[in-house]
Amino acid sequence: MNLLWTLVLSLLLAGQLGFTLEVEEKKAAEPEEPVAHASKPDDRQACHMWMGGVPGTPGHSGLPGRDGRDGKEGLNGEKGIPGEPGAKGEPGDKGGDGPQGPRGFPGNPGLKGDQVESALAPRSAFSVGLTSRVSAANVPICFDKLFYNEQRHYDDAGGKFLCAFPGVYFFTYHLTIYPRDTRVSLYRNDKAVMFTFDQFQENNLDQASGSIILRLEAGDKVWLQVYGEEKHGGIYADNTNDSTFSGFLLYPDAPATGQRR
Ligand SMILES: [Ca+2]
Repeated sequence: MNLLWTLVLSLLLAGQLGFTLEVEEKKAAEPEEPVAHASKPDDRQACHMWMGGVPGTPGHSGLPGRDGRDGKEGLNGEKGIPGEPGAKGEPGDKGGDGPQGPRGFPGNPGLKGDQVESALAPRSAFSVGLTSRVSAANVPICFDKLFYNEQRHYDDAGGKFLCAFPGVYFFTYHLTIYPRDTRVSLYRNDKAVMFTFDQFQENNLDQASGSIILRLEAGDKVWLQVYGEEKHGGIYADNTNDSTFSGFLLYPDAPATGQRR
């Protein structure tokens, strides 16, 4: 629009300039009329005396036009240079407890105990057997075949075990029976506390046995003997058949430091 206006104004100015130059040239070519002939133009003269007026001054600039429409979206630019790493952050809060781990492997065996304490522990054990059959009743059976009697707490001459350390003891016997019925008892201080009875069958060989746990005081005696009549004594032993009697201290009542071993 502005371009069109500029073009029109340029044409008008060019026309005016050409007309002015033409008038000036005509004035210079024609002789100047005497002043006495000059008079006020007669408005009533014929139209062929009319001359075009001077073009007016250019008008004011118009109002700015409206904004044009948005252009198309451009292409993406090139990738920028990576920035410098940021500063290290503050340490975070402490996390919660984790789950319980699996069970560990067993530890190594401990060190060997003090030899001195072991040596002071009370010891009492015996294991004895018969060398021949026994038929006498109501007397202690004397086991004269010694398997173990290191502390000599069993009297192989009298047939009785003598308690040296008060505590709990274990006794057991395994007897071969031949050739008659047999009744045997375990005695503690002249009182029978355990009974075993075997009925013998002809042309056979039997075994009778028993076990017991007793609390004993120091000085108590324990032994085996046939009870009743002598016909009930069939405890037998030879080179291929043993009859045995054994016992040992299971645990003492109290520390036995300083006691006789
Ligand atoms: Ca039997």
